[in-house]
Amino acid sequence: MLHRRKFIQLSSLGAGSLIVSKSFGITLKNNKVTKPVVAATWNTGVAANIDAWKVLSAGGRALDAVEKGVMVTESSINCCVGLGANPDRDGYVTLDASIMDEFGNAGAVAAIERIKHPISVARKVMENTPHVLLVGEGAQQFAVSQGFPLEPQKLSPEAALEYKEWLKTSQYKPKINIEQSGTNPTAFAPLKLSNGDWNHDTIGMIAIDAAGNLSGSCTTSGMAFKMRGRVGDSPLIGSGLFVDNEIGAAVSTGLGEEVIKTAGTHTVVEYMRQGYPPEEACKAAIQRVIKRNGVEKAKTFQVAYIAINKQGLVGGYAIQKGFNYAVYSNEINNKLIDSKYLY
Ligand code: SD4
Repeated sequence: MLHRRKFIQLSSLGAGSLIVSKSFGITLKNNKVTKPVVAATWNTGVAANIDAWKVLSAGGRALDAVEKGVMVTESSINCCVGLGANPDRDGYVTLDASIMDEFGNAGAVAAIERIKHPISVARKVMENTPHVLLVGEGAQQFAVSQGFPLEPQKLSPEAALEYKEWLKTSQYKPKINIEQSGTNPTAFAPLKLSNGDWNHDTIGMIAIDAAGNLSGSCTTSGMAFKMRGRVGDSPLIGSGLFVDNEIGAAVSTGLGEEVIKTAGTHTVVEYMRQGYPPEEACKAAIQRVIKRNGVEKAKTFQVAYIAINKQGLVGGYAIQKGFNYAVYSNEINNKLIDSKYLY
């Protein structure tokens, strides 16, 4: 059962220790979280958590869990993750992914094409190169050198239909028209897909293993019908994903440009460092997005965060209604939780 208790505001302690958590987003037996715990964004997180949990419940490392978990989503056909996802506005599926381990190591790929599991390539970047981020053709070449097969360059039937639909109403707009659109963040990509779903469904996963170590992963095709070459927040460490093994981990989903401009997940983790529980840390980072944009503009797009702290407590927060995330632990059997939201 979900419930939140009050946390105490200790303003007398001054900045940096404004809020001390007295409890958690989720009620647990004896008020204790037993590790491991895994959490993932959106309802696709439920299936992904199952594979992550296999690793964690066998005493495995959080890093392996967050890789294996999101590979489930990358293998499935859905709007926004993996090769079955919607293309950019030129008709190419380009994928972004990042991963971080408990040592603060990070790896990422951006705008990679024809590779089924960008998350595993991101892990290879982390483990087998001196770099953090490889992009485009170079990322693909690296993937092939590591033994990843090149998949055919073709759209899934679902994506082909969605793209055809988009082409009917949306013109290819050169950059100058984007600039003319002023503050409209969706001039180049619709906010919602033709079935009314939000134009995003990135999977972000964060976990703590039985040994108490944290890791995180994030993988996406980005915004559907984005400009060719556009990179979102998901492969950018500190924007789409951040892990600090002393404090906690966070992942984001939603309009990546807004997450990047506020260094979203790094901000969430820094709020946790100040003592905010995960949900409040996510909310505070969402409020930074609102502050930058103003309420009226912020109401037109979605940004959401989930976070886990070193105690294994999980929370999430979104600008808009409709975001959910799945949590799996010994006490919480892969439950899909409706996130709190501002509007
Ligand atoms: C992006 N944040 O590329 C990603 C999209 C997303 O759920 O979250 N989709 O901007």
